[in-house]
Amino acid sequence: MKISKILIFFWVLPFAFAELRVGFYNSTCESAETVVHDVLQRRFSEDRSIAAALLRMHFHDCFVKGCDASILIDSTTNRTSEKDAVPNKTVRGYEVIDEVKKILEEACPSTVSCADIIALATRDAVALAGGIRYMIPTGRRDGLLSDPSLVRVPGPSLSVAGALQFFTAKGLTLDDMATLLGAHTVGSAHCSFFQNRLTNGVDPTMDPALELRLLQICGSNSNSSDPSVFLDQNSSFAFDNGFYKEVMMRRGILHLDQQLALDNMTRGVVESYAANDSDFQTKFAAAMVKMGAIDVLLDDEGEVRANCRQFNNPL
Ligand code: HEM
Ligand SMILES: *[C@@H]1O[C@H](CO)[C@@H](O)[C@H](O)[C@H]1NC(C)=O
Ligand SMILES: *[C@@H]1O[C@H](CO)[C@@H](O)[C@H](O)[C@H]1NC(C)=O
Ligand SMILES: *[C@@H]1O[C@H](CO)[C@@H](O)[C@H](O)[C@H]1NC(C)=O
Ligand SMILES: *[C@@H]1O[C@H](CO)[C@@H](O)[C@H](O)[C@H]1NC(C)=O
Ligand SMILES: *[C@@H]1O[C@H](CO)[C@@H](O)[C@H](O)[C@H]1NC(C)=O
Ligand SMILES: *[C@@H]1O[C@H](CO)[C@@H](O)[C@H](O)[C@H]1NC(C)=O
Ligand SMILES: CC(=O)N[C@H]1CO[C@H](CO)[C@@H](O)[C@@H]1O
Repeated sequence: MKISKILIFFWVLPFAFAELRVGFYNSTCESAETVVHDVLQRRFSEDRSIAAALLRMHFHDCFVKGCDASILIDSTTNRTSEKDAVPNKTVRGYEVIDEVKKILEEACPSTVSCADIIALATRDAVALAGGIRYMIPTGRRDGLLSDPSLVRVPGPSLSVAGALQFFTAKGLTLDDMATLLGAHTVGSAHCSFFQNRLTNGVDPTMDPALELRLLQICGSNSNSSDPSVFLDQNSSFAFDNGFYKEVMMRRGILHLDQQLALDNMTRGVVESYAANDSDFQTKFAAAMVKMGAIDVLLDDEGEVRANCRQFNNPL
């Protein structure tokens, strides 16, 4: 009796502890993280906006089903995929993932998942943009489903409480949300995502000088060319705590971003991040690791795609 209990314990152990691990590819694909880093360094030197693109891609991937690279699947004539869900078509940066994948398939075929490439590339892009370089556990597998009807990511006109529901549904907290939204310290937003703040007369939660500038760029009605503006109007390409300083000065672009500074649930954390960049950076890294673990596939679940844009058996 005792012996069989011990046997069961040892037999179950490796499976019960299946989880993401830092350095998952140490022995199976030694060059994995270096390859990602080298590609990102070159891409970033050509176009700094890649950091923003990858951060948003990672977020959207993790919030639809889980961090399983479902966002990368291309639609076919027979089947529409997640990336073509109409409201979310502005996610970009897919070519960077393709480039990394191509090199890694030559170096170590069928080994490094597309889901891990997104997580590693995002990590490196944040560091290149001046942010903290954090350790990111790997071992994700790629999903077998990419369904546009599953795309339910929060919209920018939500309240803090409204947006929070999307985060708690994924096991994240209010602080995680307030911290992850600090990613809006880089990147830009199309006018259509905040036009409603400009058309309903003076918005008391927006700095008048900013409102004037946004009206000049976006127009007062929907502008068919839909221009973009920086989410952090001051240090637009720097991964720093500038976003929190901006929203404290009523210079948030999205309604939700501005609400972070006004809502009494989040005002405190906004103030402390605005006052302490290294505090923000450390907490951001931890929140990214947490977001990167949402509903991941492990072990023999899913697959490792050979081409990130299609399933290995595209049926
Ligand atoms: C409630 C949560 C969130 C909402 C409502 C939201 C909303 C938006 C919207 C509307 C845009 C503009 C998109 C465009 O015009 O193309 C945007 C951009 C962006 N978002 Fe978020 N977001 C959220 C959370 C996050 C999180 C968690 C991250 C990453 C950790 C993130 C990173 C970014 C980045 C970097 C951009 C700029 C993208 C670019 O320049 O291509 N967002 N977000
Ligand atoms: C991989 O190597 C790194 C650095 O040498 C180490 O920190 C990590 O624990 C290793 N991971 C595994 C799974 O062996
Ligand atoms: C529409 O956007 C363009 C920039 O793409 C801008 O030049 C133009 O002034 C905008 N239209 C209006 C009515 O403001
Ligand atoms: C704007 O950004 C610069 C760094 O790029 C910083 O030194 C300055 O304090 C920022 N200004 C405000 C008002 O936050
Ligand atoms: C926070 O604001 C809500 C209304 O938005 C109010 O009911 C509540 O009392 C406030 N809480 C604190 C601690 O100020
Ligand atoms: C900023 O935050 C860091 C990390 O949380 C902390 O160690 C440091 O003491 C803080 N600095 C100030 C000036 O409060
Ligand atoms: C997709 O549909 C076409 C006909 O429209 C068919 O020939 C093809 O086999 C289908 N592909 C798959 C993968 O089902
Ligand atoms: C950030 C963003 O564009 N979110 C939209 C994605 O699509 C859903 C609907 O499928 C919208 O509700 C979100 O606003």
